[in-house]
Amino acid sequence: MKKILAGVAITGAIALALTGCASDGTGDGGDELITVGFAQTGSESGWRSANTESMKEAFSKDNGFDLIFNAADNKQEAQIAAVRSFINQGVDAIVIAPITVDGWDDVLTEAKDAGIPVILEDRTVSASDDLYASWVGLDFEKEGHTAGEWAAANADGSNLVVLEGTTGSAPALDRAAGFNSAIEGSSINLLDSQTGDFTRDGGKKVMEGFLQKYGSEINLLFAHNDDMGLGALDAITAAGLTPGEDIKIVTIDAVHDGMQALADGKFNYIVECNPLLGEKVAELVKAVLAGEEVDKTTIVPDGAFTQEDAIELLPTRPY
Ligand code: GZL
Repeated sequence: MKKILAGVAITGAIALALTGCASDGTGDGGDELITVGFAQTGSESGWRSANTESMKEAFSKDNGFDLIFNAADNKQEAQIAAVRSFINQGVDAIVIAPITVDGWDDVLTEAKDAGIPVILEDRTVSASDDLYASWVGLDFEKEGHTAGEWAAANADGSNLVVLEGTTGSAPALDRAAGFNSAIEGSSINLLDSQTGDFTRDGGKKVMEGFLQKYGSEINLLFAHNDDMGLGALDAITAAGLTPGEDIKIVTIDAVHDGMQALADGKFNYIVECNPLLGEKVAELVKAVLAGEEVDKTTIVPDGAFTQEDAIELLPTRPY
């Protein structure tokens, strides 16, 4: 691994010498900045905003970076086009929050062939892990399992509907797997499950459809993120039902508005998904460019919160 990384660093240095790129790509504290292209998914949720802020803060000029930021409006083809653009600009490193797990092999191979290291943050990909230097993310399956354990313990025998995250994304796939494994053997009855694409509007629209179809038969909602749960609140109250009581709600993220809904008793339980990954990602970019051996995977720990926790923690939460 060190040899490959050293090879990348040497190739990169030769490329820089020939093309006279702005940065020497070492981030050694000199006055030259490390140019990083960051391909973000988009701006679909409160979590995404907190993640983008964390990344922009970490990849500042004061920290030795020149950040080129692109938000892909939740469309993979736009995100892949952004990565190709970064390759053509000859950036020193590329960071990607990959919208979906599949479809990355070609563009990651192009980055590797160009001698530009790639770091994944947040979500991960199905491509071979020799196509990226490292992934900083979360244990989505554990998040789903924690939500399912709460549901089995506090809402057994319920009729469940699920608002799934973006189809084909690592969090949607893994949270579903974790949740389903945790409720196996319980008396929870799944009525329906559809994607709301991690957005408030998507959560509201899909929940409206569920309520038209099942009405007050529904008494448990699992939303793969707070934002879809928050959108569902509008649909639930419009149907004359009381969220948190008639329909118990468990979500994932623990962004401010989700924790406020939990404190207000509209949500019943939230599993955290930490968006503050910027510092770790920036550290990894510098290490990789310096030719250091880095861990292939870094999982950032998550918590889980009840209403009492939310009331206590809200005043001091960083996001
Ligand atoms: C999870 C992240 C998910 C959040 C959503 O790490 O990818 O995407 O749970 C966000 O809120 O849209």
